[in-house]
Amino acid sequence: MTTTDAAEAPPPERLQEHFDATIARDQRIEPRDWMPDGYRKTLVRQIAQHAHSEIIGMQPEGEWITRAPSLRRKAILFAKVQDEAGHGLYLYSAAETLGADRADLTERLIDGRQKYSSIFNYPTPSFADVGVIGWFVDGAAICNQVPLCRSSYGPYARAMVRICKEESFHQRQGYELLMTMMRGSAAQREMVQDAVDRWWWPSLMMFGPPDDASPNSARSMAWKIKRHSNDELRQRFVDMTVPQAAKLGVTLPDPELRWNEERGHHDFGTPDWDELMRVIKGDGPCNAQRIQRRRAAHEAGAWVREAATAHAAKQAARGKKGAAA
Ligand code: FAQ
Repeated sequence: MTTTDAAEAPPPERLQEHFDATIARDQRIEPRDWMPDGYRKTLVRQIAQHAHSEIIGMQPEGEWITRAPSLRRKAILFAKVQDEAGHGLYLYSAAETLGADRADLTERLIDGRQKYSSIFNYPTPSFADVGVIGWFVDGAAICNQVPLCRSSYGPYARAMVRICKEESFHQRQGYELLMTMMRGSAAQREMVQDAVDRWWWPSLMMFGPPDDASPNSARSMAWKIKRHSNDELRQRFVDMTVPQAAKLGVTLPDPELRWNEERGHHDFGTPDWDELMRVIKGDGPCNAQRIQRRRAAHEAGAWVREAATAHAAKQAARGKKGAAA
């Protein structure tokens, strides 16, 4: 539902005021509502990056589908990777409600003009990585995305509700996989600890640069697109994960990590922000491979898109003929 029905649409000189009041009342902006250009651009930027992340995010775990150690693990992983594709599609649809063109967004991704999350540029050399991605990466995604269910833009917020339900299941399957491995052999426990050591810092970087180096946060928070700052969400993730690590029996690789009674939060070390910037700029361990695979899949799927377009055109022509008869 739009917040402005045509009958009650404000006059042109009051559009900005009406938009500001809608945001201040914590109501939703809907596709047919007037919105400032900057708000639309920010949403397209964030939603497109988010959609690209879900789609590129299928690759690191997808590499394990053929090598999962049992039929059960294979079926779980298949379903999870398929869910990520679905998330990408909801998000591209949300971007389309803002006037973006999905084909154009894909072009921008594969020629490097649009970003996707840094976290998906790290390799997955062991099956424990599948568990740690579920635990850390989906856990971080939940911290970041649950507040986005209250984002001011209706289609984005509604897409996030369903996505978050699925991410919670993904996180639990990762943790359950790790629990099973921790009950296994010494070699399996070592695999889990090694994966934890490699994914911890990149997972903290997923939340973005620190608040004082985050150029978009203030504006996005004023528009209630983002509800919390990057540092607030990072802290929430650390506080949530520390007791889970203790229960699992792994050590988080940060000597500065400790409970701070006064703050009521854990203190933790500083991620390597230079590394984050390098990975965002395309110089991470797997950036080139991820984009090359995405490009190859896009090109290999051209005939499917062409066939679907031709089919839709035929259906439309048949519909017209039927209506004329
Ligand atoms: N990686 O000013 P800020 C998932 C960019 S989905 C790459 O702080 P903002 C599911 C940022 O875009 C994971 N780039 O920006 C899954 C901006 O560049 P721009 C994705 C990053 O937007 C699980 C510049 O740096 N989640 O995990 C990163 O206010 C398992 C300055 O930064 C979302 O997209 C980064 N880590 O805050 C799938 C959630 N951080 O555009 C498969 C929605 C920052 O100005 C398996 N997005 N940048 O050129 C958000 O909440 C926000 O966009 C942030 C960044 C928090 C990511």
